Amino acid sequence: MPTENTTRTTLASPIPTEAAYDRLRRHQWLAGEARADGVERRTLLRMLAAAGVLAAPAAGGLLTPGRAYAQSPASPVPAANPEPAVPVAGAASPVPGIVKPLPAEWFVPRGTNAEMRWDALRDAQGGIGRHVPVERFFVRNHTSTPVIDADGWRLRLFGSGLRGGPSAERPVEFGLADLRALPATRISALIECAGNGRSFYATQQNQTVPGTPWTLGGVGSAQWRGVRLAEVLRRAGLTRDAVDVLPSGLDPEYVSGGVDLGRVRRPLPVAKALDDVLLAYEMNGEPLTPDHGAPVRLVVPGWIGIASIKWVGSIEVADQPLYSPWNTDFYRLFGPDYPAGGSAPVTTQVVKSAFELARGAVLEAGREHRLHGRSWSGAAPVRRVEVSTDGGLRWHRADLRDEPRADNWTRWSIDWRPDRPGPYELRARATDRRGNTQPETAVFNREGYLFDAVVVHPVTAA
Ligand SMILES: Nc1nc2c(c(=O)[nH]1)N[C@H]1C(S)=C(S)[C@@H](COP(=O)(O)O)O[C@H]1N2
Ligand SMILES: [Mo]
Repeated sequence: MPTENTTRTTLASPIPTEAAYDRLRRHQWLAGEARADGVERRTLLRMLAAAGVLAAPAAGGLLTPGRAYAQSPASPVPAANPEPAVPVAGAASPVPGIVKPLPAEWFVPRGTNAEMRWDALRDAQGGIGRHVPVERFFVRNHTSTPVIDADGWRLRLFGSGLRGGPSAERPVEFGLADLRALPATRISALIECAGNGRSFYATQQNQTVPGTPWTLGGVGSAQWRGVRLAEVLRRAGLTRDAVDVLPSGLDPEYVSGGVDLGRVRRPLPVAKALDDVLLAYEMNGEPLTPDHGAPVRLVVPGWIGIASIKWVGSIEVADQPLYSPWNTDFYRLFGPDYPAGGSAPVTTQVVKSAFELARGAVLEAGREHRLHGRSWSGAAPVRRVEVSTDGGLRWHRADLRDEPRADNWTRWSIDWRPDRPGPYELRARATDRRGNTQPETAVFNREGYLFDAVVVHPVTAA
């Protein structure tokens, strides 16, 4: 039997700020020491110019030597596994690329994705537990769910950050049984899309942003079991020179605006990879299901969902900084309140709250109701939650129903009696132990990430 440790996710990861780290990466890139396969050259030029790293006269000379950027946007990783990923039929499904059933009482289809309905966290028996059952968990797919044969699956590690610098063609390999034989770890972690809450930029702030118009259901909490990425990296021969790891998914290549951006992949600093990242093969005590990354996915606690690469097939470990479209064009903050070339790559999640109630729910007037909800933050445990039922004039403390933890959301409730029939606006506002609180307005960014403002939840008393 493998040994089992249950770890708490630590509050503060001992890693440099992403801003400092990003500066380092840009300098290395200029020195020809970074790789950016699949990232358009003009994207990097724009980033560097905006960061002031790119001094005009020197730039041309510095940029000409090869390997700083790829000639083609194709995937740097040869199609990893021998067995083909089977595309999913499911013609009757509201989202054909998703395997599991998506009953309308649990999900709202959004393009290739399925948003969880918050009222699905309550059922006839009362509230659903702190973890979301796999059947009700939201799905975010860039393309479609591949169905992968677990027996033929291999995790392939390669790159200059491993001893001997194994190539992509002759990688260090682990099968599922190999991973299961290593010490197992169980953690709770939320997976939340960076765009969760995006639609409220438009509906509450009159700001137009592209992308999936999530309300608040692009998030879920689960218990994950697997092997620490640190353990696998160590066994694969991690060297002291490694700086970045680049996990890559086995789902189809992602085409955006007619450009093939290659496999879904996003570099992770080695410090985070060694800290608390899991290669998970179980979710809520069961083997992973296809939609959530079977046979193995990354779980990167506290960080935006894109970090938690599903269906991981390969991990490049490099002694040079790596870029992909997912840490350059995507998942940085662009806008008037951010540096001209965009922020550092987005990592930790912001504070949010949601009611376990449909938007526009009808409640009986003149009767007391117990309102339930959950609040969470990527930075720290929740300290307090306040609720307003009168348009934000008066706020009342909600009762916290869980011990607040950094690695999970906190359930809460509050009683409310709508005296008169008519429309009401509910609001919930959480503050975490770092003092992060939900503002009235979220700072605009071009892609509509990290909406942290208080969300207006309309209901009717009748
Ligand atoms: N390979 C791969 N990994 C991926 C994605 C993807 O499309 N392909 N989507 C990412 C995004 S944007 C999010 S928010 C989470 C969603 O995880 P879930 O579908 O299990 O809820 O997976 C991440 N991992
Ligand atoms: Mo996401």
